[in-house]
Amino acid sequence: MSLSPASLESYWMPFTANRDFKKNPRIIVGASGHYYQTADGRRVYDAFSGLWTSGIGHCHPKIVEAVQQQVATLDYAMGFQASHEKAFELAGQLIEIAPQGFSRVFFTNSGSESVDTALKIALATHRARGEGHRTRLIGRERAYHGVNFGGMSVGGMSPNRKVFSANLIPGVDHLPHTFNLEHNAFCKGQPGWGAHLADDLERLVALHDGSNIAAVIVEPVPGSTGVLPPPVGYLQRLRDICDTYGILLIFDEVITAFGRIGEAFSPQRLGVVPDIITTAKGLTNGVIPMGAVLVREEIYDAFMHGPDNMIELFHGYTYSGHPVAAAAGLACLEIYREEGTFQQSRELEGHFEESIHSLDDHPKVSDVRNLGLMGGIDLKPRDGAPGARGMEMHKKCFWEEDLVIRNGMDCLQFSPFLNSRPEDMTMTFEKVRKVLDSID
Ligand code: PXG
Repeated sequence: MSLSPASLESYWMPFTANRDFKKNPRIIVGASGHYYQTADGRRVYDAFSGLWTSGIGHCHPKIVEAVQQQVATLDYAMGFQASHEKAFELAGQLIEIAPQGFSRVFFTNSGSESVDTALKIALATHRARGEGHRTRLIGRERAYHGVNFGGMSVGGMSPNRKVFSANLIPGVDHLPHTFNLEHNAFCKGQPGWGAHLADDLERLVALHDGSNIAAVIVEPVPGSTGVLPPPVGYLQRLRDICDTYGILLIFDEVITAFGRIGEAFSPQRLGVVPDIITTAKGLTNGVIPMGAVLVREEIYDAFMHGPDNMIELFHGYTYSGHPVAAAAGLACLEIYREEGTFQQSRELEGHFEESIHSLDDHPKVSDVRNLGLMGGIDLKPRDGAPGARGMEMHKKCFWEEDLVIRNGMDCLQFSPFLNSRPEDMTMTFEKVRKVLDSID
């Protein structure tokens, strides 16, 4: 490996055990299709498709070419009070595949920025409608909405929140999460039990009065907190309560959009339509950082008043709609259309479900969950060492089995490629079983 131990020190890595990592670093030097190339010369199968990002595989030639051409043609264009063609084209194409009623797109550079943008749009929409008293935001336990202050505040991951707890934004409540081992263990797809958990929103309405609540934000299927498919009827119940009290419903689809659950967006799969959708990751297949917030026409409309020369929403990023990101996004959407990616994903679901649930009987496993091409396996934690077993699985799979899997503490997560080969899914879980057998 070309990096000396000393040369690893300057980089403070995100969401990483830095000291442990730097003792034996897992360095990736190349990627192609479904494999990474490691610094020690191995080909490693990527069972997490990036970080839920790269559904059609790494270094897809069409995206590579689009990015190369774009960077040599227009590397950057100012995005405030000026723009470039590809940003408009990409917004138009996103609306073509969006659920009915969605008509406008705001570009960001990440999932975290998409979430904070969505929360700001929700608050500003109410104010523009003369309902500035709607200030409260409602998230959910075990939610991940990124790491910026808004997303962290509505999020429900205690390790991410605890250090900043005194500085989280005020006026936020949380619905209960939907994970329940007693009723839903080893469930395939959406559990039948748990729709009533959405009724907690009625409790918050009674407490605060619905007229003070701006928005509810949930991931249709929470991903990074262990893949928690929504109970049947749950999302509809949330939608109904939001409608009754004039509350906006935001779906955070940073993971679920672009084929991860077999459609472009979750409403097309799960049948419940929110008012605002956040995306990132699969928008460019992870190639260039980019996020997008999609809104319904009524929301955009609420801002289009006042003098024509006035900025309607004082929000945006230097890199909103960046030309190279937009080129990557356009190439990506073209591939989704041409290769029938969402359909491919749908067709793989059965095999994925069967493969991941082959671990149901393992004595070190306490639960297995899946929906679309999202899967989670909960390991029983070691006594007094929560997270140790999950981390050891990640490392052993990487070093000994040439397999990338992701662990969040003791939950193993799987985000297979949307164009996976079925035999690779089988191989993934055979290796997981083998490594699980071999560790304490
Ligand atoms: N919302 C959701 C639902 C996410 O999953 C974000 C927002 C934040 O996106 P950015 O681009 O700001 O990171 C995410 C990100 C994991 C994992 O291991 C999940 C995410 C990121 C990295 C790892 O499950 N989700």
